[in-house]
Amino acid sequence: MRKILLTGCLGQIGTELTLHFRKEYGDENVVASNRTKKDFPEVIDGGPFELLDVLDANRLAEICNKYKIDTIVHLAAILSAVGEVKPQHAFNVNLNGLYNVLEVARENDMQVFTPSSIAAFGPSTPPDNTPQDTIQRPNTIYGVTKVAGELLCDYYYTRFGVDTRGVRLPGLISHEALPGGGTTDYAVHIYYDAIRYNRYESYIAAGTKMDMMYMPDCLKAFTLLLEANPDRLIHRNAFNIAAMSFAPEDMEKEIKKHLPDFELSYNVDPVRQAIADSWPNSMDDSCARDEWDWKPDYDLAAMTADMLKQLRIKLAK
Ligand code: NAD
Ligand code: AKB
Repeated sequence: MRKILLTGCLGQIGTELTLHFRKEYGDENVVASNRTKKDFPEVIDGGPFELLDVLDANRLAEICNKYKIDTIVHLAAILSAVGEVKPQHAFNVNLNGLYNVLEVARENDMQVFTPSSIAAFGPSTPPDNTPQDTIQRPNTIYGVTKVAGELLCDYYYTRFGVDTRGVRLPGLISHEALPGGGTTDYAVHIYYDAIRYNRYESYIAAGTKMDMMYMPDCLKAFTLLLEANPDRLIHRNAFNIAAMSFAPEDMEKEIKKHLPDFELSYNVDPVRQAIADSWPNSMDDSCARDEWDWKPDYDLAAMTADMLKQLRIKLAK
Protein backbone atom coordinates (compact mmCIF):
# COMPACT_ATOMS: atom_id res chain seq x y z
CA MET A 1 0.00 0.00 0.00
CA ARG A 2 1.19 3.54 -0.76
CA LYS A 3 2.43 5.75 2.08
CA ILE A 4 1.39 9.27 1.10
CA LEU A 5 2.46 12.63 2.55
CA LEU A 6 0.26 15.60 1.68
CA THR A 7 1.69 19.09 2.11
CA GLY A 8 -0.61 22.12 2.50
CA CYS A 9 -3.43 19.72 3.41
CA LEU A 10 -5.61 22.27 5.24
CA GLY A 11 -6.43 24.29 2.12
CA GLN A 12 -9.30 24.06 -0.37
CA ILE A 13 -8.05 20.89 -2.04
CA GLY A 14 -6.17 19.22 0.83
CA THR A 15 -9.07 19.13 3.28
CA GLU A 16 -11.04 16.98 0.81
CA LEU A 17 -8.13 15.13 -0.81
CA THR A 18 -6.85 13.89 2.56
CA LEU A 19 -10.21 12.28 3.37
CA HIS A 20 -10.54 10.94 -0.18
CA PHE A 21 -7.09 9.31 -0.02
CA ARG A 22 -7.71 7.94 3.48
CA LYS A 23 -10.80 6.15 2.14
CA GLU A 24 -8.76 4.70 -0.76
CA TYR A 25 -5.46 3.88 0.92
CA GLY A 26 -6.36 3.61 4.63
CA ASP A 27 -6.19 6.22 7.41
CA GLU A 28 -2.72 5.24 8.65
CA ASN A 29 -1.20 5.40 5.13
CA VAL A 30 -2.03 9.04 4.51
CA VAL A 31 -0.04 11.61 6.48
CA ALA A 32 -1.54 15.09 6.38
CA SER A 33 0.64 18.16 6.95
CA ASN A 34 0.30 21.93 6.92
CA ARG A 35 2.38 24.90 8.04
CA THR A 36 -0.24 25.89 10.61
CA LYS A 37 -3.20 24.19 12.26
CA LYS A 38 -6.71 25.18 11.20
CA ASP A 39 -10.13 24.04 12.36
CA PHE A 40 -10.53 20.81 10.34
CA PRO A 41 -10.74 18.11 13.06
CA GLU A 42 -11.63 15.36 10.55
CA VAL A 43 -8.31 15.89 8.75
CA ILE A 44 -6.17 16.51 11.85
CA ASP A 45 -7.62 13.76 14.06
CA GLY A 46 -8.69 11.22 11.40
CA GLY A 47 -5.14 9.97 10.74
CA PRO A 48 -1.54 11.08 11.15
CA PHE A 49 -1.05 14.86 11.03
CA GLU A 50 2.22 16.83 11.24
CA LEU A 51 3.01 20.52 11.30
CA LEU A 52 5.31 21.11 8.31
CA ASP A 53 6.52 24.26 6.61
CA VAL A 54 7.68 23.08 3.16
CA LEU A 55 10.53 25.60 3.35
CA ASP A 56 12.03 23.47 6.16
CA ALA A 57 13.81 20.74 4.16
CA ASN A 58 15.16 18.97 7.26
CA ARG A 59 11.73 18.58 8.85
CA LEU A 60 10.31 17.39 5.51
CA ALA A 61 12.99 14.66 5.31
CA GLU A 62 12.42 13.75 8.97
CA ILE A 63 8.66 13.23 8.42
CA CYS A 64 9.23 11.22 5.21
CA ASN A 65 11.66 9.00 7.12
CA LYS A 66 9.40 8.64 10.18
CA TYR A 67 6.43 7.36 8.12
CA LYS A 68 8.40 5.61 5.32
CA ILE A 69 6.70 7.85 2.76
CA ASP A 70 6.86 6.74 -0.92
CA THR A 71 4.53 9.36 -2.46
CA ILE A 72 4.37 13.12 -1.86
CA VAL A 73 1.29 15.02 -2.98
CA HIS A 74 2.49 18.60 -2.81
CA LEU A 75 -0.28 21.18 -2.38
CA ALA A 76 1.34 23.92 -0.27
CA ALA A 77 1.37 27.08 -2.38
CA ILE A 78 0.43 30.75 -2.55
CA LEU A 79 -2.35 31.39 -5.07
CA SER A 80 -2.75 34.10 -7.71
CA ALA A 81 -4.42 37.03 -5.91
CA VAL A 82 -2.39 36.70 -2.69
CA GLY A 83 0.70 36.18 -4.86
CA GLU A 84 0.28 39.62 -6.43
CA VAL A 85 0.14 41.16 -2.92
CA LYS A 86 3.22 39.21 -1.73
CA PRO A 87 5.23 38.23 -4.84
CA GLN A 88 8.50 37.47 -3.01
CA HIS A 89 6.68 35.19 -0.57
CA ALA A 90 4.87 33.44 -3.45
CA PHE A 91 8.17 32.87 -5.26
CA ASN A 92 9.75 31.46 -2.09
CA VAL A 93 6.94 29.08 -1.09
CA ASN A 94 6.00 27.95 -4.60
CA LEU A 95 9.50 27.36 -5.95
CA ASN A 96 11.70 26.63 -2.95
CA GLY A 97 8.94 24.49 -1.40
CA LEU A 98 8.69 22.43 -4.61
CA TYR A 99 12.48 22.19 -4.84
CA ASN A 100 12.63 20.76 -1.29
CA VAL A 101 9.93 18.21 -2.17
CA LEU A 102 11.69 17.14 -5.39
CA GLU A 103 15.04 16.84 -3.63
CA VAL A 104 13.73 14.61 -0.84
CA ALA A 105 11.95 12.52 -3.50
CA ARG A 106 15.16 12.21 -5.53
CA GLU A 107 17.16 11.13 -2.48
CA ASN A 108 14.56 8.55 -1.37
CA ASP A 109 13.09 7.32 -4.67
CA MET A 110 9.58 8.69 -4.10
CA GLN A 111 6.77 9.60 -6.48
CA VAL A 112 5.71 13.28 -6.57
CA PHE A 113 2.33 14.63 -7.61
CA THR A 114 1.85 18.39 -7.72
CA PRO A 115 -0.78 20.50 -9.46
CA SER A 116 -0.09 23.29 -11.90
CA SER A 117 -2.85 25.69 -12.95
CA ILE A 118 -4.54 27.51 -15.83
CA ALA A 119 -2.35 30.33 -14.44
CA ALA A 120 0.62 28.75 -16.25
CA PHE A 121 -0.80 30.39 -19.40
CA GLY A 122 -0.75 34.10 -20.22
CA PRO A 123 -2.10 36.76 -22.57
CA SER A 124 -0.22 35.43 -25.62
CA THR A 125 -1.55 31.86 -25.17
CA PRO A 126 -4.37 30.89 -27.57
CA PRO A 127 -7.39 31.46 -25.26
CA ASP A 128 -9.89 29.03 -26.81
CA ASN A 129 -9.37 25.29 -26.79
CA THR A 130 -5.89 26.04 -25.38
CA PRO A 131 -3.58 23.22 -26.54
CA GLN A 132 -1.58 21.03 -24.16
CA ASP A 133 1.70 22.27 -25.64
CA THR A 134 1.57 25.96 -26.47
CA ILE A 135 2.91 29.44 -25.61
CA GLN A 136 3.33 29.94 -21.83
CA ARG A 137 4.25 33.54 -20.96
CA PRO A 138 2.16 34.28 -17.81
CA ASN A 139 2.33 37.77 -16.31
CA THR A 140 1.61 36.93 -12.64
CA ILE A 141 4.17 35.72 -10.10
CA TYR A 142 1.87 32.74 -9.43
CA GLY A 143 1.89 31.85 -13.13
CA VAL A 144 5.66 32.28 -13.36
CA THR A 145 6.13 29.85 -10.45
CA LYS A 146 3.68 27.39 -12.02
CA VAL A 147 5.53 27.31 -15.38
CA ALA A 148 8.87 26.98 -13.59
CA GLY A 149 7.37 24.22 -11.41
CA GLU A 150 6.13 22.31 -14.47
CA LEU A 151 9.62 22.50 -15.99
CA LEU A 152 11.31 21.53 -12.73
CA CYS A 153 9.11 18.44 -12.44
CA ASP A 154 9.91 17.48 -16.06
CA TYR A 155 13.61 17.99 -15.30
CA TYR A 156 13.57 15.77 -12.19
CA TYR A 157 11.91 13.04 -14.25
CA THR A 158 14.27 13.14 -17.24
CA ARG A 159 17.47 13.92 -15.30
CA PHE A 160 16.98 11.84 -12.13
CA GLY A 161 14.10 9.45 -12.94
CA VAL A 162 11.82 10.86 -10.22
CA ASP A 163 8.24 9.74 -11.03
CA THR A 164 6.69 13.21 -11.21
CA ARG A 165 3.08 13.72 -12.31
CA GLY A 166 0.60 16.58 -12.33
CA VAL A 167 -2.35 18.37 -13.86
CA ARG A 168 -3.09 21.97 -14.84
CA LEU A 169 -6.15 22.58 -12.70
CA PRO A 170 -8.94 24.98 -13.62
CA GLY A 171 -10.55 27.09 -10.88
CA LEU A 172 -12.03 24.74 -8.30
CA ILE A 173 -15.48 24.96 -6.78
CA SER A 174 -16.18 23.20 -3.47
CA HIS A 175 -18.20 23.49 -0.26
CA GLU A 176 -15.80 22.27 2.48
CA ALA A 177 -12.84 24.71 2.85
CA LEU A 178 -13.11 28.19 1.35
CA PRO A 179 -10.66 28.99 -1.47
CA GLY A 180 -7.29 30.35 -0.43
CA GLY A 181 -6.92 33.70 -2.25
CA GLY A 182 -7.18 33.08 -5.97
CA THR A 183 -8.82 34.79 -8.93
CA THR A 184 -11.46 32.10 -9.51
CA ASP A 185 -12.72 32.30 -5.88
CA TYR A 186 -15.81 34.27 -6.97
CA ALA A 187 -17.25 31.05 -8.40
CA VAL A 188 -17.33 29.59 -4.87
CA HIS A 189 -18.40 32.73 -3.00
CA ILE A 190 -21.38 33.24 -5.34
CA TYR A 191 -23.00 30.03 -4.04
CA TYR A 192 -22.47 30.96 -0.36
CA ASP A 193 -23.97 34.42 -0.93
CA ALA A 194 -26.82 32.99 -3.00
CA ILE A 195 -27.89 30.84 -0.04
CA ARG A 196 -27.23 33.51 2.62
CA TYR A 197 -28.44 36.69 0.91
CA ASN A 198 -30.00 35.72 -2.44
CA ARG A 199 -27.55 38.09 -4.15
CA TYR A 200 -23.86 38.39 -5.02
CA GLU A 201 -21.54 41.22 -6.08
CA SER A 202 -18.95 39.85 -8.51
CA TYR A 203 -15.39 41.20 -8.69
CA ILE A 204 -15.05 39.51 -12.10
CA ALA A 205 -16.75 41.25 -15.03
CA ALA A 206 -19.60 39.83 -17.09
CA GLY A 207 -18.39 38.01 -20.18
CA THR A 208 -15.16 36.74 -18.53
CA LYS A 209 -15.01 33.03 -19.23
CA MET A 210 -12.61 30.77 -17.30
CA ASP A 211 -12.13 27.03 -16.99
CA MET A 212 -13.68 25.64 -13.79
CA MET A 213 -14.13 22.25 -12.14
CA TYR A 214 -16.15 20.77 -9.27
CA MET A 215 -14.04 19.25 -6.49
CA PRO A 216 -15.20 15.62 -6.93
CA ASP A 217 -13.76 15.69 -10.47
CA CYS A 218 -10.47 17.08 -9.16
CA LEU A 219 -10.22 14.26 -6.59
CA LYS A 220 -10.98 11.73 -9.32
CA ALA A 221 -8.27 13.21 -11.58
CA PHE A 222 -5.63 13.03 -8.83
CA THR A 223 -6.30 9.33 -8.21
CA LEU A 224 -6.50 8.45 -11.90
CA LEU A 225 -3.20 10.10 -12.80
CA LEU A 226 -1.39 8.95 -9.65
CA GLU A 227 -2.30 5.35 -10.50
CA ALA A 228 -1.97 5.65 -14.30
CA ASN A 229 0.22 3.18 -16.17
CA PRO A 230 3.52 5.07 -16.70
CA ASP A 231 4.01 3.40 -20.11
CA ARG A 232 1.01 5.33 -21.45
CA LEU A 233 2.19 8.74 -20.19
CA ILE A 234 3.74 10.95 -22.84
CA HIS A 235 3.38 14.20 -20.90
CA ARG A 236 3.57 13.13 -17.21
CA ASN A 237 3.37 16.67 -15.73
CA ALA A 238 0.97 19.53 -16.26
CA PHE A 239 -1.84 17.78 -18.15
CA ASN A 240 -4.61 20.17 -19.18
CA ILE A 241 -7.83 18.93 -17.58
CA ALA A 242 -11.17 20.61 -18.20
CA ALA A 243 -14.76 20.19 -17.08
CA MET A 244 -16.68 23.41 -17.79
CA SER A 245 -16.07 26.99 -18.89
CA PHE A 246 -18.34 29.84 -17.87
CA ALA A 247 -18.67 33.55 -17.10
CA PRO A 248 -20.44 35.05 -14.02
CA GLU A 249 -23.72 35.56 -15.91
CA ASP A 250 -23.81 31.85 -16.84
CA MET A 251 -23.70 31.05 -13.11
CA GLU A 252 -26.45 33.60 -12.47
CA LYS A 253 -28.70 31.90 -15.02
CA GLU A 254 -28.08 28.49 -13.49
CA ILE A 255 -28.56 29.65 -9.87
CA LYS A 256 -31.84 31.36 -10.86
CA LYS A 257 -33.24 27.96 -11.84
CA HIS A 258 -33.08 27.11 -8.10
CA LEU A 259 -33.43 30.60 -6.57
CA PRO A 260 -35.55 32.66 -9.04
CA ASP A 261 -35.05 35.94 -7.10
CA PHE A 262 -31.24 35.68 -7.04
CA GLU A 263 -29.53 38.93 -8.13
CA LEU A 264 -26.03 39.33 -9.54
CA SER A 265 -24.30 42.73 -9.59
CA TYR A 266 -20.74 43.76 -10.46
CA ASN A 267 -17.97 45.71 -8.72
CA VAL A 268 -14.94 44.73 -10.76
CA ASP A 269 -11.54 44.42 -9.06
CA PRO A 270 -8.99 45.55 -11.69
CA VAL A 271 -6.18 43.32 -10.35
CA ARG A 272 -8.13 40.05 -10.38
CA GLN A 273 -9.89 41.05 -13.62
CA ALA A 274 -6.52 41.54 -15.35
CA ILE A 275 -5.41 38.11 -14.13
CA ALA A 276 -8.64 36.50 -15.33
CA ASP A 277 -8.29 38.20 -18.72
CA SER A 278 -4.81 36.70 -19.12
CA TRP A 279 -6.01 33.12 -18.55
CA PRO A 280 -7.58 30.76 -21.11
CA ASN A 281 -11.32 30.65 -21.72
CA SER A 282 -11.24 26.87 -22.10
CA MET A 283 -8.50 24.25 -22.36
CA ASP A 284 -8.16 21.27 -24.68
CA ASP A 285 -7.75 18.24 -22.40
CA SER A 286 -7.47 15.55 -25.10
CA CYS A 287 -3.98 14.43 -23.97
CA ALA A 288 -5.30 13.62 -20.48
CA ARG A 289 -8.25 11.80 -22.06
CA ASP A 290 -5.94 9.78 -24.35
CA GLU A 291 -3.11 9.05 -21.90
CA TRP A 292 -5.01 8.21 -18.68
CA ASP A 293 -8.72 8.15 -19.56
CA TRP A 294 -9.63 11.48 -17.96
CA LYS A 295 -13.32 12.41 -18.17
CA PRO A 296 -15.23 14.80 -15.86
CA ASP A 297 -18.61 13.93 -14.32
CA TYR A 298 -19.93 17.42 -13.52
CA ASP A 299 -21.09 20.28 -15.74
CA LEU A 300 -22.35 23.68 -14.53
CA ALA A 301 -25.94 22.48 -14.05
CA ALA A 302 -25.01 19.36 -12.04
CA MET A 303 -22.47 21.27 -9.96
CA THR A 304 -24.89 24.11 -9.17
CA ALA A 305 -27.61 21.70 -8.02
CA ASP A 306 -25.15 19.90 -5.72
CA MET A 307 -23.41 23.03 -4.37
CA LEU A 308 -26.73 24.64 -3.41
CA LYS A 309 -27.96 21.42 -1.82
CA GLN A 310 -24.76 20.97 0.22
CA LEU A 311 -24.54 24.61 1.28
CA ARG A 312 -28.18 24.70 2.39
CA ILE A 313 -27.30 21.92 4.84
CA LYS A 314 -23.94 23.40 5.89
CA LEU A 315 -25.13 26.98 6.40
CA ALA A 316 -28.26 25.91 8.31
CA LYS A 317 -26.08 24.44 11.10
P1 NAD B 1 -5.03 26.81 -0.55
O1 NAD B 1 -4.47 28.17 -0.55
O2 NAD B 1 -6.48 26.63 -0.28
O3 NAD B 1 -4.22 25.89 0.46
C1 NAD B 1 -2.83 25.90 0.54
C2 NAD B 1 -2.42 25.38 1.90
O4 NAD B 1 -1.00 25.46 1.99
C3 NAD B 1 -2.98 26.21 3.07
O5 NAD B 1 -3.57 25.35 4.03
C4 NAD B 1 -1.75 26.92 3.65
O6 NAD B 1 -1.83 27.06 5.08
C5 NAD B 1 -0.65 25.95 3.27
N1 NAD B 1 0.68 26.57 3.19
C6 NAD B 1 1.01 27.80 2.74
N2 NAD B 1 2.34 27.99 2.85
C7 NAD B 1 2.85 26.85 3.35
C8 NAD B 1 4.15 26.41 3.67
N3 NAD B 1 5.20 27.23 3.53
N4 NAD B 1 4.33 25.16 4.13
C9 NAD B 1 3.27 24.34 4.31
N5 NAD B 1 2.01 24.70 4.08
C10 NAD B 1 1.79 25.94 3.57
O7 NAD B 1 -4.64 26.15 -1.96
P2 NAD B 1 -5.42 25.01 -2.76
O8 NAD B 1 -6.51 25.66 -3.51
O9 NAD B 1 -5.72 23.88 -1.87
O10 NAD B 1 -4.29 24.64 -3.83
C11 NAD B 1 -3.44 23.52 -3.70
C12 NAD B 1 -2.61 23.44 -4.97
O11 NAD B 1 -3.46 23.35 -6.12
C13 NAD B 1 -1.69 24.65 -5.21
O12 NAD B 1 -0.51 24.23 -5.81
C14 NAD B 1 -2.48 25.47 -6.20
O13 NAD B 1 -1.65 26.28 -6.99
C15 NAD B 1 -3.13 24.39 -7.03
N6 NAD B 1 -4.32 24.86 -7.71
C16 NAD B 1 -5.45 25.17 -7.02
C17 NAD B 1 -6.57 25.62 -7.71
C18 NAD B 1 -7.85 25.99 -7.01
O14 NAD B 1 -8.77 26.52 -7.66
N7 NAD B 1 -7.98 25.72 -5.71
C19 NAD B 1 -6.52 25.74 -9.12
C20 NAD B 1 -5.35 25.45 -9.77
C21 NAD B 1 -4.25 24.99 -9.07
C1 AKB C 1 -6.40 30.94 -8.56
O1 AKB C 1 -7.39 31.57 -8.96
O2 AKB C 1 -5.33 31.46 -8.25
C2 AKB C 1 -6.52 29.44 -8.51
C3 AKB C 1 -6.00 28.85 -9.80
C4 AKB C 1 -6.89 28.80 -10.97
O3 AKB C 1 -4.87 28.46 -9.88
N1 AKB C 1 -7.86 29.08 -8.24
